[in-house]
Amino acid sequence: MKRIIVATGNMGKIREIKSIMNDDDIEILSMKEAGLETDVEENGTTFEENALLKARAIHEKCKELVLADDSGLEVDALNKEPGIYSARYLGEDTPYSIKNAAIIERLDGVPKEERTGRFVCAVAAVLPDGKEIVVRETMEGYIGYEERGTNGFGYDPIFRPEGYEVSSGELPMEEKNQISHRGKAFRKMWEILSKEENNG
Ligand code: ITT
Repeated sequence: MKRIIVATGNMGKIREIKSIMNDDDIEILSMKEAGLETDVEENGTTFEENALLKARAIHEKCKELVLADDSGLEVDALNKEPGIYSARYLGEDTPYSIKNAAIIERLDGVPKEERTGRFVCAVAAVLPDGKEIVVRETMEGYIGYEERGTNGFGYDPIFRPEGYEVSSGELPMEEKNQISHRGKAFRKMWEILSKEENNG
């Protein structure tokens, strides 16, 4: 069985990652479950850089196979905000009901065809020997007119995946994982890692 430590403190992410990587050959541990902590400053300028910063910080402490997820919401009509600042938008500890309401307010009067956006997820791996791999995937969609649904986390209640009449906060987790930025990125990473000979 392959042991993988995921360098995230976000419980919403961990729940989804454990479900996406649900395989008898894989044991997923959050950094907390592995007894590790990091307070790395996410000062990269891209999702990829920030994912690598997080993965390296935990790999430095354990030298095991570490994965990290850096993700966020890009709203085209807002110049791709909040983007890499999604967690920090309006303050790290501000409730998402307020962050979501602020985005809807900023899109007041913007018609549906211009409310496009996407969730982005970069997944970085640092292998036991220090080798680094990064992948990036997206889930396209548009910003709704109100918050809907209590599944998921973060900006899910205001995001409508392309081709769906519901928000990603209304989709059962398994269904979201099939189409999501995170689901696609972690499955792609696992495909690459499975082919690696030296991944621990
Ligand atoms: P870690 O760095 O510890 O992993 P974090 O929450 O700070 O946790 P990020 O810096 O990657 O993680 O910020 C990602 C933010 O983007 C997250 O807090 C949500 O607000 C948003 N986000 C990412 N994926 C999402 C999803 O699937 N559904 C809803 N919001 C999402």
